[in-house]
Amino acid sequence: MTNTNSDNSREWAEQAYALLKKRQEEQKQELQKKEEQKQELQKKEEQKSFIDNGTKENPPKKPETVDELELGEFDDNFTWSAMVLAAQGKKVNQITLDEIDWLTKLRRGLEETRKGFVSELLEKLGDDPLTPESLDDLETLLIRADVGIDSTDKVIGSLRKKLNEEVVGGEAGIKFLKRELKLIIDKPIKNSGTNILVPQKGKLNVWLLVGVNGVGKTTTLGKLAYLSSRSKYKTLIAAADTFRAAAVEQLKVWGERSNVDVISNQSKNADPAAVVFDAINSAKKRNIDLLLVDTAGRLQTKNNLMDELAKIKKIIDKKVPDAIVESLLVLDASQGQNGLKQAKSFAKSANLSGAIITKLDGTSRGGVSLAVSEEVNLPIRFIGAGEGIKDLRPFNSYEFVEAMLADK
Ligand SMILES: Nc1nc2c(ncn2[C@@H]2O[C@H](COP(=O)(O)OP(=O)(O)O)[C@@H](O)[C@H]2O)c(=O)[nH]1
Ligand SMILES: [Mg+2]
Repeated sequence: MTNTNSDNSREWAEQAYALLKKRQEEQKQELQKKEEQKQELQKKEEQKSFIDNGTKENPPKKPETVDELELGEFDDNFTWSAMVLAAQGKKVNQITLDEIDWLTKLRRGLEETRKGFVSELLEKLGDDPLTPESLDDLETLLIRADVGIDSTDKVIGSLRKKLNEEVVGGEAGIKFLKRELKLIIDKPIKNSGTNILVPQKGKLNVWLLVGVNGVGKTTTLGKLAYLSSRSKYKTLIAAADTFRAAAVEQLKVWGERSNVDVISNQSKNADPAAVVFDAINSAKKRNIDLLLVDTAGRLQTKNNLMDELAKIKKIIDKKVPDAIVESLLVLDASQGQNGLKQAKSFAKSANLSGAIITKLDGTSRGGVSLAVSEEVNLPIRFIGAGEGIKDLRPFNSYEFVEAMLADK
């Protein structure tokens, strides 16, 4: 994003804001009208049932719904988010509240990662051109943000080369840095052949969520179920973490909120592969597009976890050989280098196809996403920045780097 046109940018963002506001007011009126019609109908029904059997029945329980977003203030967050969307070619009337809300969360979430990083760097640089000393500072800052040694070496190497060739001003330096970081994140994504991971229509897609305890597998699965069913994919959940009794209950709550069924086996010590077996049968019967599989997360040093994952995969291959299977490693960003270690060890034995980074809200270690791309060669597929059902989005490297290096 460039700041050269900041007056135009503000005007553009103002227009986007006004359009969203208008849309929201229209939606509210529409909703109110519907509510009034519903109440009218309910009244009639109640009168009817009172006449029919002389009793007034309890009104049916309303299913728990997901709250619609409210348009906030026209502030710096809105302007920044609108500009990030504009820079990616969005038209002023194409912007949605979901996108603005997410980008605001992402930028806020990466605040800690940014704090000791860009702000400090800009302060150090001032308006002066980059010097070999400022590169040393940058190196320290990148390492501190958990970007990892390999990525840091790569970026600093490119910058040094550029410095030898020409004078690089502070702003141009940041721009170059953003481009280099984006290249690192994009490489495994490009190699995978798909930009964004979506279920393929007409086939059964099976996404296994793997990772150690507490990183956010079950929560992420709940958010994915919501995203998937909202995007009109027929979705089903398999509760294959039979190790934790509460895991099934936790999944059922998520399933209810996104209107997705959960296949489980409540008996103690149920075999996870058997749950997956049942879930595949059910998925075939119901013509499901996406089956999301929650798995247990005992430490990867225990071979039995890897054996279990292998067994689950074998069942899938045998029962639905033409299914599209994705093994997605869930990593908790706040674990920094420890997460990187987990990624390396899972990558060795679990045949991973991608990563999901969670808990990007409020950690200073968001840079670990770069280390995962560079050192484990895993494409990042989704990122999570909060505990809410909407706090997960498909990964977008441009947005991520802009949020990580935003100058405020
Ligand atoms: N702040 C924050 N918390 C999260 C996020 N994802 C998951 N959590 C929390 O992390 C904890 C563990 O999550 P859970 O899904 O049970 O992890 P699992 O053991 O891998 O299945 C829960 O308290 C979640 O609410 C996130 O993106 N941000
Ligand atoms: Mg879990």
